[in-house]
Amino acid sequence: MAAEKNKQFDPTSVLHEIEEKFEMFQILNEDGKIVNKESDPNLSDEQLTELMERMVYTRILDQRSIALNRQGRLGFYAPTAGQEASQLASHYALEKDDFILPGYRDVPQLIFHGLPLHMAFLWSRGHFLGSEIPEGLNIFPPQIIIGAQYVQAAGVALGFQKRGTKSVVMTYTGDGGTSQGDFYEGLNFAGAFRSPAIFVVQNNQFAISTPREVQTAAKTLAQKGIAAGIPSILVDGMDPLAVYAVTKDARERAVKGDGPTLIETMCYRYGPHTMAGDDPTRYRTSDIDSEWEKRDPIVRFRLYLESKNLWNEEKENEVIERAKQEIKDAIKQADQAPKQKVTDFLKIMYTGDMPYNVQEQFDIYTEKESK
Ligand SMILES: Cc1ncc(C[n+]2csc(CCOP(=O)(O)OP(=O)(O)O)c2C)c(N)n1
Ligand SMILES: [Mg+2]
Repeated sequence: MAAEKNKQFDPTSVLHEIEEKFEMFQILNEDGKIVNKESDPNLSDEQLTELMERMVYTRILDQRSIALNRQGRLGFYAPTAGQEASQLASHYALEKDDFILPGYRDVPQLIFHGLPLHMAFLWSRGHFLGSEIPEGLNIFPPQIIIGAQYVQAAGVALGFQKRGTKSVVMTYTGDGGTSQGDFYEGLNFAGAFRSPAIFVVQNNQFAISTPREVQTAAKTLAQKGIAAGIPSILVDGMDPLAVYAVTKDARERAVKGDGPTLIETMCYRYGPHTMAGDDPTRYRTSDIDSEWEKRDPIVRFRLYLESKNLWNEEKENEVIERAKQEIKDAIKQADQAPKQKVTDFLKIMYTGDMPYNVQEQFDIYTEKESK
């Protein structure tokens, strides 16, 4: 006789129930209209304008960085267009003393946290002075090792907690980053200690050429926080108001001692993964590109601000001209940095004594460089 199906438990339905809970949270739709009045963060006119200025500035910085890279004047560059709301509206919810642990695509947030632009350019060129973060500026240099910043963020958040500092740590990774061991370790640790961390997953749909659907069986990336006991939310990452509102809420809970939050921002990168040579036309169609471009964060925010008489072409042109001028000045400043030496690298690696074999190399290079 065939065994009867046991109706007492059903792990499949538990999974489906959890997955169904993650609806994408939105406040401002693609036409620049508020669709969720109750959740409007009610930013002041000045704040709305400032956030728009930052997004426009970042779009120009992206265009100029791509051009500078092609001219051989920048090194590593990971394009940001399409991700402005995800990056800058999340950052906008932070305070000056909060700490940012960024991934390689998160240079704009560092700049608006206070990193001088020429230092961002030096970092791109692999110059050690680009990673010598000024005292009092609470950021780490962008992380290249996927997911590693999640573990470090958990540590920094625990440090804040132990010192009783009323600040939070914000860290960013991508959809691909959620497949890394470090991602789960960082979440679990911060969840267990209820540390003041905000984990942002920028789901731009691809990890280089690997589509999100192939990356993981999880229906959402937000649900990965649930396993670690962390409040988690899926948000329209092209909606600056929604991204700001959920991040602000996460910050308030973290500061109160209510622990970490995971935020999945649904977005898209318009450009290639990096400027090192991948060709997006080989792994995605122009139909997908144009679907996402219709949701553009700057277009919808512009429509919204124009409807409130807070924005016009003249204002936008002012920001564009200012951005171009500052980028020009910063690249000149970066050009004036001293040529870096092998001994510079070794010196910054070791604050105390060097191991004897490194010391030997250090001596050899000191000799060579003195000629
Ligand atoms: C530990 C580790 N494995 C592999 C790589 C190579 N790598 C660089 S970027 C990338 C894809 C990351 O995709 P995602 O997390 O979605 O971030 P995105 O680039 O889309 O912002 C990979 C696999 C790396 N840098 N670090
Ligand atoms: Mg990605």
